[in-house]
Amino acid sequence: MTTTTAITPELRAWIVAQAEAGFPPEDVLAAMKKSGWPEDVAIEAMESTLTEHLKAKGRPIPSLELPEPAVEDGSTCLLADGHEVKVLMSMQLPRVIVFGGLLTHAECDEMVELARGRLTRSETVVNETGGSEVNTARTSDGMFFARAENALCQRIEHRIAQLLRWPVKNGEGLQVLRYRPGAEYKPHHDYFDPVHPGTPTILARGGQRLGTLVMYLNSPVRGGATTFPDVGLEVAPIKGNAVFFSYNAPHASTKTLHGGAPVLEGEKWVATKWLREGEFV
Ligand code: PD2
Ligand code: ZN
Repeated sequence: MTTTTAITPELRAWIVAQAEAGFPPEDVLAAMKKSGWPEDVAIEAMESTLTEHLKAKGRPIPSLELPEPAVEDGSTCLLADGHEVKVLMSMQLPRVIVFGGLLTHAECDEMVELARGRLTRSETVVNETGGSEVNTARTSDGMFFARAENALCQRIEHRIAQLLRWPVKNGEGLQVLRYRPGAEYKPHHDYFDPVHPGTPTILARGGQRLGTLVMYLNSPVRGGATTFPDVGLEVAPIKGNAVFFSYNAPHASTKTLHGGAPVLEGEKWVATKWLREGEFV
């Protein structure tokens, strides 16, 4: 019997069920190896089964490589470009990690001052064209720095690249947002939906977004949490901390629907970093 014929329909159905239940591929692989499957055969079986399954359902094929910090050994304190970052919370589905002390308070203050004079009313992507426009779902003011635009951006970009093990060149320039009282960012996904006609234009600059890092540049007095409505998670906006989430396919099954809850008192300032599949140009 060849190894291909040994991969029974029952085994394929089991692989699909594990993936649909949200078990990470490493766990499924480990279970197959434990029941005697050679690693190369198990990997081939998983890849072919899941690719066929997703294609049949008209769903995007997931990325195998994603930005991800070195937490697999249980580390709760990571060294990124010589800077200590705490791991405060971690979740598998959606893949969310909350970092403590990613930025110093001085770095937060400097970023706010560099951005302040350049803010304009935030725009969102227009799906039909790939362009952007003002939208009531997003009532913040914002601006983009070019990558490596100044020494602070360069330092933070290198820190993020080391922390998330993802090349600096695959990152978009930092975006800074200011939310005044009452301002919010309604729940959305950060990936570009392949069904929209404008998406190919956007993807030409570096492929899909695979991850988002929202860094809190101040602590609003009340409100302004980053929310994940699919799983009832609310991340408190605390100066210097950050929330990271990744999505291995441009699909809602990643459960990365997220929003910025209305700011109730004070202002909220964040810097967002998006990580692309390829070089962002
Ligand atoms: O400011 C936030 O909490 C927030 C929420 C959702 C930022 C973003 N999305 C974003 O920049 O994409
Ligand atoms: Zn977002």
